[in-house]
Amino acid sequence: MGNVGKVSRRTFLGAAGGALVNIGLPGTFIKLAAAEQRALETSVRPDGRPRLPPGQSAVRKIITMGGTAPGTTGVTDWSLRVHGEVERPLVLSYQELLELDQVDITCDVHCVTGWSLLDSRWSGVRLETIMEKVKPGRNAGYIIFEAAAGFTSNIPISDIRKQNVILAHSFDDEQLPGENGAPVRAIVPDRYFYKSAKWLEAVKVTTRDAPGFWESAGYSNSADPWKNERVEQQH
Ligand SMILES: Nc1nc2c(c(=O)[nH]1)N[C@H]1C(S)=C(S)[C@@H](COP(=O)(O)O)O[C@H]1N2
Ligand SMILES: [Mo]
Repeated sequence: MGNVGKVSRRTFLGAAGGALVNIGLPGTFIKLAAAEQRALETSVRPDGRPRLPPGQSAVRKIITMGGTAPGTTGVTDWSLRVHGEVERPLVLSYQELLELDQVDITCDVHCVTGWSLLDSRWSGVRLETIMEKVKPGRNAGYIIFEAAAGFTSNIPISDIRKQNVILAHSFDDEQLPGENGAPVRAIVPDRYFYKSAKWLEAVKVTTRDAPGFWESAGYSNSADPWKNERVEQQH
């Protein structure tokens, strides 16, 4: 059986080493039993990296974290604007999103506060598929996810393919629950989970990078869990 664990603000800030705004409220969550956690700590991914990045503990269920669901956006009034440095900007309805090639991915998600959900299953459309339609311009370098209430996150455009980024409408074969980003969220595997914007409204292609909501608050812009990139390094 799992045991109940707590990510304390002190543990997280200790790991991060700075006086930052905390992401979400420290929550009580169901961790794996100690023996299972230890087994995972020696487990290796097909790409050779440890299954659990440094400082992460596996949990049994997704922990809802960050932001407030807008609540009013259902599948009928939702649309996604894809704009910026693209040859053919477009607006996709939910129905049009469903008509694109659908994929299922199973990946691990790692919240910067220290929990990881392994083998989470998401369904949706590869961002690559959408980029093929809008055709990013020659100077396109970055993607900015624009979400409800002004939340944004940013990734290099090369990460779309490298990290197999998808726009997900389902989690564990069910339509996304409101608190997890309904109707559509970004999923950026292998980066801290704050890159995976919930309640997605638009995808902007840009020439220059622009730090998102958490990135502007001092969290790492590159957010690689295996490099323990939790906070932006001071220069
Ligand atoms: N729009 C929006 N997206 C967001 C956040 C947020 O506050 N607002 N929080 C991020 C963080 S820090 C995490 S850990 C995940 C949590 O996703 P979940 O609630 O589905 O577990 O969403 C990310 N995406
Ligand atoms: Mo997070």
